[in-house]
This record gives sequence, C-alpha cells and structure tokens, in this order.
Amino acid sequence: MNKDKKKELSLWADKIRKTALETIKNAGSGHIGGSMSIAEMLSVLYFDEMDVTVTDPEREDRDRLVLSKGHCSPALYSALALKGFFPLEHLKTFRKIDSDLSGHVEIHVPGVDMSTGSLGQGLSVALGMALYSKTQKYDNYVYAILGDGEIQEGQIWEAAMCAGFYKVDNLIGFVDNNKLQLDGTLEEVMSPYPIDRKFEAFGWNVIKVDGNDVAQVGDAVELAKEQKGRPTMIVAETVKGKGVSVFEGQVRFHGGQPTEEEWQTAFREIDQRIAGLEG
Ligand SMILES: Cc1ncc(C[n+]2csc(CCOP(=O)(O)OP(=O)(O)O)c2C)c(N)n1
Repeated sequence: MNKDKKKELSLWADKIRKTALETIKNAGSGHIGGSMSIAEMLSVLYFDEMDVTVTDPEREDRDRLVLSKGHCSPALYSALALKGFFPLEHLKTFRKIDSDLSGHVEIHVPGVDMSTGSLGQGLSVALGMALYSKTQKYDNYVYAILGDGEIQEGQIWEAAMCAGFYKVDNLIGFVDNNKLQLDGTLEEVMSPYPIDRKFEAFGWNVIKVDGNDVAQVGDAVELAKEQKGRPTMIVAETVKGKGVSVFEGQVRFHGGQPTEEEWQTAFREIDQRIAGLEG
C-alpha cells in the first residue's frame, strides 16, 4: 500500500473511532473496546476494498460484511454513516427507543448485511452468502469479522469445517485478536490459541497481520482475494480500546463507560491524530 493510501485509510480509521465514541457517549452506553480494535479493518473494507454502492445497498452481487461480533455496532454504524449510507446525524438515535440503531447490529439499517449480536453465528451466515454467490456465478467477496472470544462458540468451527471442505474461496474472515473478552483475558477464560493452526487444520489459508495497521490489513485482503481453492482467515493482532491511551487493554471498557475526564482524554488524543493526518 502506498503512503498516501495508508494516510487516507488511517484517517478514516480514526474518524470511525471518533464517530463511534461520540455515538456511545451520546447514548450513555455501548461497547468501546471491541469497536476501537476493528477501526482499521472497517476503514480498509469500506473505504478501499469492498464493492458496495451507497445508492443501491440491496444490489445483490455487492460485496458483503457480516460483523459477527455484533455488539461492536457503534464502529460499523459509524463506518456506514461516514461512507454515506445514512446521515451522521442519525447516529444520535443510537440505543434510543424506536430507533433502528439498536445496541447490536440490525439488518434494517442501510448498508448492513446481517443482524448479529448472538455470538457465534456470523461465520455460518457469511458462508451461506458466499456459497449462494457461487451458485449465481457472482465474482464478489463475503467478509466476516469475528471476535477472538467469540470463536469459543462451537458453531464457528462447524462453519470453518464446511468452508474449508467446500473450498469457499470467496469467503474472507477476520479474527479480531484483541486478547480480551467480556470479563478477562482469553488465556484466563478459555484459550482458543493457536488460532492460526486451528483454521489451517480446517483447510483455510491463514494470514497473520497487525490488525491496527491499515497497510498490513489491506495487503492481507489483496492476498486473500487472490487465493483460489481455500477460504482465508486473517488473524488480526489488535489492541482492545486501540487509539486511546486510557482505554487500551482495559477489560473495564468492554461495555463499561468512561468518566468525563477519560472521555476528554479520548477525544483530545483522537482529534490530535486526525489533525496530524489531515495536515
Ligand atoms: C451467544 C452469546 N453469548 C454471550 C454474549 C454476551 N457477550 C457480548 S460480547 C461478549 C464477549 C465477546 O468477546 P470477544 O469476541 O473477544 O469480543 P471483543 O473483545 O472484541 O469485544 C459476550 C460474552 C452474546 N452476545 N452472545
């Protein structure tokens, strides 16, 4: 990835972060840590790699994304609003009664490809979409973003076995390996490691990257698209709460809310970075 593209996508990642934090702060609730760790993946997908049409979100042969870790809706909704699927102003209704922007991802929202929130189901859905595309001879790609804690769910491995066996090479997954789940580290709760060797054993092409580096994420997606005869899992090494010093690596910010002082630190740090990238 060239320098200009890297700068542009890093800027989108921080805009996604800032918008997601504003959305959560306004609602008074929402998942910060896991939204921050996937900002680069969403930036690369929506602002570079994915073939989507803002004016025609229902186009059938578009690329698709299933955000299987659906509690991180603030990040996805922010990326979609920044992309232009709906007005940024609408994010102010997040988690309010009668809003379509509920706390977990909802398919009724323009640009969203699948409702998620009950962990463990998204890879199966993405696999079904990818198999359907093959029957229709579409040349699109279906992406799924999984949590590292989420892959403790058994259904993930059923989908992994099926995708490997049937050589579903238009399916590209990410594991957001931020090493924390709801109430502790994965190592303490139930380790899924080594993630790479497990997917390889199920017949996947596996690429390991720094998931908070847009260039590495983008290059991995390019390689995944070229891979024939195997689905690809991109194991993205990330930091939960990435981009804000007081949030990084803190299990408290899985779903907990910051103090006013911590909010101020967060917006100051992100604004400084955005100004630097825009300058
Ligand atoms: C089936 C199911 N069980 C439990 C939950 C509650 N829950 C929401 S987020 C979460 C932790 C997920 O951890 P991880 O996949 O690592 O997400 P991240 O750290 O990226 O936020 C849990 C247990 C759920 N949403 N679905």
